[in-house]
Amino acid sequence: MERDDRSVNRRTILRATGASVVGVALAGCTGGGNGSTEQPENEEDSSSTKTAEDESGDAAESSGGSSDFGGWMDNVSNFESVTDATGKDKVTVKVGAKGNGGAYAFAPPAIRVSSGTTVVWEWTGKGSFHNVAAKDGSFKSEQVNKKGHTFEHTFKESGTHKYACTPHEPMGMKGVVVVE
Ligand SMILES: [Cu+2]
Repeated sequence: MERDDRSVNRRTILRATGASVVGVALAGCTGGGNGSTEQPENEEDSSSTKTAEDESGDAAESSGGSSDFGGWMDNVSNFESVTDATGKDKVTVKVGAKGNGGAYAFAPPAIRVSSGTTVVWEWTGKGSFHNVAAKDGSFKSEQVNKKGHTFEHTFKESGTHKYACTPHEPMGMKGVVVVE
């Protein structure tokens, strides 16, 4: 008897977990910044949820950036949440900010911007040589240790763009730009 109860409980928990995953996926699918509109599309959405779970990067994307981006931001000491910088033409990110055991951080490490925004990385001059290198190779700066140096990239394609400082990536000098 006890066993039966337990298995029922477990099944209930599993079902509840599945439901919340679908809920997250739905919230992500509405996209476009109007998070209040829910469009339940049942079967198709639950299958696309499985795909998103397999490709962890996409799963981070569809949850609106509140996650750890598939582990990418796990060891980034100054990452707490995604900084909302939508609706701006230009956004500045510090290179060589305090974090990761020294001046080995981007700040803010994770930002959300509107499509067409130019992100300007500005070197603090601290923590030795840094660069800004997209994980997918779409942009890459030279390695510099000069205060006031800048590098910029204009983001047009929506999605999550991961980048790192090549020499300090293992220490957690990483960032993301989420483009809406
Ligand atoms: Cu660096």
